[in-house]
Amino acid sequence: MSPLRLGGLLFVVASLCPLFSDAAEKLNVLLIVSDDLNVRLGCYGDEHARTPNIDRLAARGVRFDRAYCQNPLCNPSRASFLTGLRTDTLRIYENDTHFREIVPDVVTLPQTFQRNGYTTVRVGKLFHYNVPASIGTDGFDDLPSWHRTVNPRGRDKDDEDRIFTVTPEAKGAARFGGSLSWLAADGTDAEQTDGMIADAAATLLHELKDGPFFLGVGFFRPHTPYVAPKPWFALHPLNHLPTPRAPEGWLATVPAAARDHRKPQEDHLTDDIRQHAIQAYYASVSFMDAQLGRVLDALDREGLTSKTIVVFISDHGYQLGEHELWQKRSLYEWSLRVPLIVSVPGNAANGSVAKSPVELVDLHATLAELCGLPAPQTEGTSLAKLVRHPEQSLGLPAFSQIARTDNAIPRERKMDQVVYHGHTIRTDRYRYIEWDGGEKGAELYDELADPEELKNLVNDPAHAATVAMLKQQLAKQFPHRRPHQLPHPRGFVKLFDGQSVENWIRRGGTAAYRVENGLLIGRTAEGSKNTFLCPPRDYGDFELEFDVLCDPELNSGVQIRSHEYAEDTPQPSMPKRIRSAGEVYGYQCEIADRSKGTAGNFWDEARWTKWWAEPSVAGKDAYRDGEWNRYRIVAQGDRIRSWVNGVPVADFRDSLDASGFLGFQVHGIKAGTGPYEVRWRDIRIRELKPGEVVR
Ligand SMILES: [Ca+2]
Repeated sequence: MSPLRLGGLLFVVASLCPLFSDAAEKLNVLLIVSDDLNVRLGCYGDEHARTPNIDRLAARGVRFDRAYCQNPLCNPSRASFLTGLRTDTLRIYENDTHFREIVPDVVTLPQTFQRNGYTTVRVGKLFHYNVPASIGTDGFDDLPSWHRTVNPRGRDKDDEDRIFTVTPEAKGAARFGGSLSWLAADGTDAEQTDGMIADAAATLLHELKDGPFFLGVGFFRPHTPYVAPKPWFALHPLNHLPTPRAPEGWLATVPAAARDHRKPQEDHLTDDIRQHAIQAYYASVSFMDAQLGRVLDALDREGLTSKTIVVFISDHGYQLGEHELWQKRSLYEWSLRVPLIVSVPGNAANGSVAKSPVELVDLHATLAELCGLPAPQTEGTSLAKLVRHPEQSLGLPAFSQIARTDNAIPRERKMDQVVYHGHTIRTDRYRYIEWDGGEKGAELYDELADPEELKNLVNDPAHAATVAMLKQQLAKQFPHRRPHQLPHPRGFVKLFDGQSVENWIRRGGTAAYRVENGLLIGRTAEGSKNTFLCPPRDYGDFELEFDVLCDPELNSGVQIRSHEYAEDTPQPSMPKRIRSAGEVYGYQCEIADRSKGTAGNFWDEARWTKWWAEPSVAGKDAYRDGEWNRYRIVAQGDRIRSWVNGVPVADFRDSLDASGFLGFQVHGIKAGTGPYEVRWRDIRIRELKPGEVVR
C-alpha cells in the first residue's frame, strides 16, 4: 500500500451496512474529548496515573497504542479531526481562524450524522475554545454541526483569582491558559465546569435515549489552569511523581527549531514548581477521569451501553518537562501521541490493543463506517478494520505538523505570521522530523530502542538509508514547505503583503504612512485634512478583509468605490461648501471607538456627508477599543455589507457608485494635537463573479 496519507485518492465509499449491529437499529455515538491529555494513563502503562474509568473503557473497547494528532495545538487539531481534513487543506495553523473561513461548505463529523437522521448535541469543548477565557460560551464552535449545545460554567471560573500561575504579571490568556497554573480547589466535583459537563451529559443521555444520537462531550481538563478539587491532589502525593528532565548534553544534539516555541519562563522552573505542576496535572487528569466515569455510569443506567459506540480521545499530547519542554506544540511523541479508545458494543476484539500507527484525522471515516453511514470525502482512512482486527496493520505511517510563528509581533491572526513549519512522519519504528524542509535541521529517533527520543540519529551513517526513505515520504506528503504562502483557497489576493505599499497612491491630506514589522501604519499630521492611502486600481464587486488597530483618540475608516474631485467642486449636499481638487468622496466604513458607537457603519465622505443607513449598534458591541479588530466588507451590485469581528453591522442598498478606489484613512486632526496612529495588517480582497452568492 502507498505510504502516503492522501485520503482523496484512497477514498472508499463506506459500506452501507453497519458492521456490528442489526441494520435495523442504528448505533448511537458518544464522543468524549479531553483537552491537552497525554498518554500518562493507567491503561497506557503509566504507573502513577489514577484513571480507573478510562481504564475500564479501554477494557471494553479497542485501545490504539500509536494514535497521533495531526497538529499539536487545539484549534488546528480539532478542526482536523472534526472535519477529517488535514492542516494544509484547512489552512488552520493557529488558534484564531475558524475553519469555515477557509472551507465554508465542509461537512463535519457531526454533520455526517445529522444528515443521516441522528440528533447531534454538544456539551463543553468539541471545536476550539480558549481555555479558560471562553468557558461558558460557544467558544469557536461550529453551530451548524449541532441541534443543541450546552455550555456549563463552573466555580473554576469564579475561583480564577486564587489560581497560582508561573506568570502572575501576565494578562489575559497568557496568565492561565498559556502558562503553568493550578488550583487545589474547594468544593465538590459537581461545582466544577467538568462536573457540570458530566451532569449535563447524563441528562442529555436520558433525553436522547430513544436515539439515534451523536453526543459530543468535551472536558476542559487537564488543560491549564489545572483546577481540581483538593482530594484529587491528595491522591497524588508530591514525592511519588516523576519529574522528567533532559539529560545533560542532550540540548546540543537537536535543532534549535525543535524547541523554538517554548516560553521564556519554562527555562527557569525550580524543581519545586515542576513537582507541583506535575502533581496538579495528574490531579486534574484523575478529576476528569471521574467525570468521564459518571458519563459511562449514565450510559449504563439508561440502558444505552449495548447500543452506543463510545470513542475517547484527546486533541493532542502534552509535555511535562521531557526534552525540557512543557505543554504542546513540539513534534515529539509526548506532544503528538494521544489516547484513542473505540468501544463498539459486541465487538469480539474489545479489550485488545492495536499497535498500527493511526491518526485522529481517521475518526470521521471510521465512525461513519462503523455506523454504516455514507461519508463525505475526507483525508483520513477508516479504522473499522482495525477495530475488528486490532492485530492487523493499516500499513500507513502517521503524519503531523506544526507552524512556528514570530512571537515578537503581537498578532491575533497568526496565519501570516508563520515563519516556518515542522513536519514529521511516524512509522512503526521511527520518527523523522524536518524543520523548514530540513533547512533548520532534522531529527531521527528509533522508537523501539529510544522511546524517550533522546538520541538523534539523523547524522548517523548507519541510518542514512532510513533517513533518505523517510525524507522522501515526508516530501510527498507535504509538498509545500511553506503551505501558508500558497494562494488563498477562496481566491483572496493580498493587497498588502506586509512588505511594501510602493505603488499605492496618497490622496487628500498630508498624513504619513509607513510599513514597519509587517504592519501598514498611518500617522496623523497636524492641521491636515483626511488622508487616504489607496491601492493603484479600482474595485467594483468584492469581498475585502483586514485587521485594524486604531489609537483610541483617533478614528479612521476605509473608503470603498470612492473617487476624488477633479477640480474645486461645491459639495452636492451643501453647495456653499467647496470641496477642493484631490479631495476624496464615497462610501466610508467607520473604524471608531465604542463611545462613538458607529464602527462598521457607512458614512458618505465629502459628498452627502450622511449615514447611508441608521447606524447599527451591533458594531459598537463588536468593536474592541485599543485592540485589533477584524473587518469584512462585501460590495456586490447595489448592496453593501460589513462585519466587525464576525458580527454583521451594515447592510444597505445604493447604486450611486458601482466601482471606484479603496482608501485607508488617517483622519485629519487640529494643530496642536496628536500624533496618533492607525495600523492595518492582513489586507486581502477577493473580486466577486457575477451572480456569486456571498453569505
Ligand atoms: Ca488542547
